[in-house]
Amino acid sequence: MGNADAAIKANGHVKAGEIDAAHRIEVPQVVSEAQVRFFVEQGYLIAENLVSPAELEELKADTNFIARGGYPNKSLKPLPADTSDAEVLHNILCIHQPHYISPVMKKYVQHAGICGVLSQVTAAHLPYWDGSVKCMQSMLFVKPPEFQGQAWHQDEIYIPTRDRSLIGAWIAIDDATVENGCLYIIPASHRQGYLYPQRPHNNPDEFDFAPESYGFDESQEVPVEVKAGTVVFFNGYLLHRSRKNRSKGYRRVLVNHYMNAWSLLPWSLKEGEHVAMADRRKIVPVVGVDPYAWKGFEPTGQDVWLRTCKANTPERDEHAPL
Ligand SMILES: O=C(O)CCC(=O)C(=O)O
Repeated sequence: MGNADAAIKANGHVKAGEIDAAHRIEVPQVVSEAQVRFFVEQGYLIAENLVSPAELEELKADTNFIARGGYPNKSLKPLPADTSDAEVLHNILCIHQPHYISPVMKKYVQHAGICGVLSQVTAAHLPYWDGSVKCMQSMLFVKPPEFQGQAWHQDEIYIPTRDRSLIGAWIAIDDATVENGCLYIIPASHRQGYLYPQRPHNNPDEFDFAPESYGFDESQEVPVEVKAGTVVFFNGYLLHRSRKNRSKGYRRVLVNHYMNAWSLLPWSLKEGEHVAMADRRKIVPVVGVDPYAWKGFEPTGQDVWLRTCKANTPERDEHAPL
């Protein structure tokens, strides 16, 4: 039996090529037409108070639980109960794919308010888009004091879609400020769908090991200082960066990446596979229909990848699929 047949068997409720309308996911409408227009034109949208104080406490508690090895996985082993939260978190820049192991993080990947905004803006540049969205990545930043940010980049360099629909939903768990290393963006830099070239940077004190994009006017950058509970949505072609945390506290953020569910996801190639048909299926459908449900899902495994780098040590490509 070939791979496609195996997948169809695994997902027996829908035949190849059929749309699984019975499992449609409904979400509320959250933002106005003017805000949708703003996102299409500027490439970002700031939604305040989308995550409540109680939800932020749940995210903080689960961050500690994950970092303590509370969920069985290979990268984060259980720590002795008397280890303090500060000791647990002090060397973690970022945990990749926490929703693979934590039901709490998965709940925030599927958060109704966030997914409501996503259903309105993700592929609003496409005339016949029906609001369907899927998630392929989560990243939980702790970013303790003195930890670096990431140099200029566009997320579609790392996670390609076929229709420019990649979108980040950047959930501020703490207030994000210039001092603690908030996001910086260049508004409207997504418009042409141009992917800027990249090169190694020479500022390892400020930025982690990821290369920097160059060839544009940096003077247009805007710091995005936001209160905890705000979600910053940004298109995958939008130029953005973050700086080093110069404060005495953490700058915790959960950033989840999503895309139009109708686009294939050629995030990596398997042997013998062509980029035009590649479609990674370690995804979570979050809004509307999953048009490729008939393919089934690739198992996510029970692991996360940890970025502990205060120094610039490229252990692996940080945006590669796990
Ligand atoms: O929050 C940060 O420090 C960087 C986030 C980022 O660059 C991204 O999500 O693509």
